Amino acid sequence: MKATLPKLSSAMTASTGAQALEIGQISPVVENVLASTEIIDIHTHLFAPSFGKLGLWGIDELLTYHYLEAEFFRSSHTTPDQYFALSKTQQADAIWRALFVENTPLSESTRGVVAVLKAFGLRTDAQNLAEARAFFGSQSVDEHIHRVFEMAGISTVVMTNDPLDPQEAPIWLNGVSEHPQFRAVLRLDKILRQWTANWQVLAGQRYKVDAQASEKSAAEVQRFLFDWCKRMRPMYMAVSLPDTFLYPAETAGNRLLTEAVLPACLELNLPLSLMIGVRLQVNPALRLAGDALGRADLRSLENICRTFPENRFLVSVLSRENQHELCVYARKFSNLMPFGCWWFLNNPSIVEEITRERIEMLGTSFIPQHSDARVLEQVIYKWSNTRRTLAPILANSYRLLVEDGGRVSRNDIERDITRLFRSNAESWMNFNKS
Ligand code: FIX
Ligand code: ZN
Repeated sequence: MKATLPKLSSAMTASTGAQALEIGQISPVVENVLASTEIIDIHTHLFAPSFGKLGLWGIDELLTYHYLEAEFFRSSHTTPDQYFALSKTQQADAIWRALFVENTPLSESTRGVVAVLKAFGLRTDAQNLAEARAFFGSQSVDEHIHRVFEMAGISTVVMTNDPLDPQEAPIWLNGVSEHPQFRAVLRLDKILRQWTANWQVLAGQRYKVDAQASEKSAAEVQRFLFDWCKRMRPMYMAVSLPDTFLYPAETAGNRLLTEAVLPACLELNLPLSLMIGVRLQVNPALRLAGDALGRADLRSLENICRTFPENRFLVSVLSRENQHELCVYARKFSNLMPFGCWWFLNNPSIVEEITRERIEMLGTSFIPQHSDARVLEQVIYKWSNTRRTLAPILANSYRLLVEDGGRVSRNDIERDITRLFRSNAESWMNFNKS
């Protein structure tokens, strides 16, 4: 059940791709091209089948997504402790009852689950999850992945891989068979943000590092990065940074960033993704749902882009208030690629605002969105929502161009949308290199 392509009038199908479009023809062509362009999803928390249970899918995982857990605690008298004492099935039942039966699923995340159920032809107003569980329970993961990618209109997802994760690292160390549609990323939060708590894990993998992240440690961390890049063949390296992140500043993390990570990225021709603005665990009782955001001082980003002009930076910022600055910095530094409307920004009203501003200031030289999917089927609604939100924004930009005396053809629209959702990523990342 491929993403449904909007019907084009006979005149439009007849028109050659190079022909100038009338204003009235622009919207259906934009919708058609958006729907038929397979997207590269550059940031997710999905895992290829060879990672086993790390890969989440099915109705219980969809309902216990931390976005829904946060909403659940606002619509239920169940305390976090009581909730986390339940089994996964009981948690999903509780969330379904509170957010989908006792209340109308109006929020972006609850509507997402409804959209997934509808996409598979399942009831969206059932009193319980029996039918949904039976359906997902009968799927075989490989076929299901293939089908879900087709429904979402995506060709590839980029994972988030932590070389220090006690569950994930052994899988890599034992050797992982590559999956063409799941590409890896070397995530470095534990090294660049929590060195004190994690340097011994590197020592456990026989790297001669110390708690002070001394010069010797930096060289060993570089050796660690080279070894893991050989193992993972990552698209890029990545780190999420707090709203309080400052650069330059005398910290172990900044020392390793400067002396190990950026030189390694340069040598391996890999971009570094900086995801800036999270305030971790402002309410630890909510576990994964306990993170928040803060406005960051993006002069740190300015300093990094200026100080390391050879390095490429994929940047997403979590605070709405930082979006305009990010656009301006992207105009100053061509080694900065803004991407995505991350996490709490991934809501149509804000995606619209951010995307319009980016088109006005950057044309098509940015990556509009990533799904951040943690559960496989989420890519279905996250990408249909993105296409739905972006179509009128793009169509309006083309309409303004024509009104200003320019011309636009289907070929132009195909080139632009391919750039936004594929070639910007391909050219910046280690995508097509063997
Ligand atoms: O740091 C990240 O990659 C964030 O996206 C996640 O930590 C976050 O929990 C999330 O799922 C956001 O959508
Ligand atoms: Zn993420």
